[in-house]
Amino acid sequence: SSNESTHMEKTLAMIKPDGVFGNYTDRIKNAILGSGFSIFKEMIVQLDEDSAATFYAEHSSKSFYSSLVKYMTSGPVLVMILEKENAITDWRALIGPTDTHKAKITHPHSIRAMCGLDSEKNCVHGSDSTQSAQREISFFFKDMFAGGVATEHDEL
Ligand code: RTP
Ligand code: MG
Repeated sequence: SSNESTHMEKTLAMIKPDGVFGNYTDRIKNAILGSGFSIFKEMIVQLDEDSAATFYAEHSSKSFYSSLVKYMTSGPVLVMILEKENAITDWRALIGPTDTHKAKITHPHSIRAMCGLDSEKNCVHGSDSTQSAQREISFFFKDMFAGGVATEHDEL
């Protein structure tokens, strides 16, 4: 059908501890739904050190890594699978630049401009590629993909 020929895509979104504590959840969800995404699944999670470190393993050599892990374990996060055409790119656009100060200047309507605090506490996460979306969705929702991707998570 014509419905199946459209490229519905899934991405992993997360409201980080500062976003949850700051009571931004409803405003962020309104922005998500208002931008045409549907929330396919959602779950509140308290990350422990191991899981936060694994989730952000690509940054393990960065100077901010230990601070990032501490931040990400400082309280519960809300993880969501968002669905939409071009969900990965469009969610990254909606959240805005990593550094909240920059976001406020260059992307004043972005989610990070609305609720972020600084270059670390930027209130939301978004997968940055098809590969990371699959990895990150499997990380939290293990039964979402059969075979390879779940196995990849198990090896992490
Ligand atoms: P995310 O992965 O959380 O969606 O963020 P991002 O792609 O925009 O940025 P990334 O480079 O992947 O960095 C991951 C998270 O690490 C923290 N960070 N702190 N202090 C710093 O200079 C610094 N740089 C990055 C942020 O929480 C960033 O979102
Ligand atoms: Mg990133």
